Amino acid sequence: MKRTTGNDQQGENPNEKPSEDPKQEEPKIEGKGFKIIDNNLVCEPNITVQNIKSVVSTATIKDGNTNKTTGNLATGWKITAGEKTYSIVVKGDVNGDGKVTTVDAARVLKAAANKYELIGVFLTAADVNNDNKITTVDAARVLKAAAGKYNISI
Ligand SMILES: [Ca+2]
Ligand SMILES: [Ca+2]
Repeated sequence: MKRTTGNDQQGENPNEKPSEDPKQEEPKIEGKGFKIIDNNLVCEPNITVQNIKSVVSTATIKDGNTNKTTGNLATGWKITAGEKTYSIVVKGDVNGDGKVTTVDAARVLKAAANKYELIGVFLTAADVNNDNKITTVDAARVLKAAAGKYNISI
């Protein structure tokens, strides 16, 4: 059955508000120590699930298929907000355990010497000075951060 609404204001009403950009409905995931860069949510070490949820309460954060509701984020996790899913990059956490330790520093050092291959989000996590290269500078910073003598910032 045809449904009539009695509404003839279709399309060309000059008083109508401009149609809204659907992208505006996407929650903006950005706060102190974390922001979206390309398809990644890039974070400083020690950013927690709660930090993110305080900005975007509807965000879903997953480690594989496991929903995460507390604790530090880790490289390799995923976050979904609205329609979009981003990969999480924690700068300095190149083994994806959510901590910056000497294990990470050793891996970055090996990668700097071309003796270990870091790919994808782990490669991005290793580049702590954001020069698009993995060098001993990155390794030294991760080592200092692991010792609590340096704060990796984004
Ligand atoms: Ca780590
Ligand atoms: Ca670098």
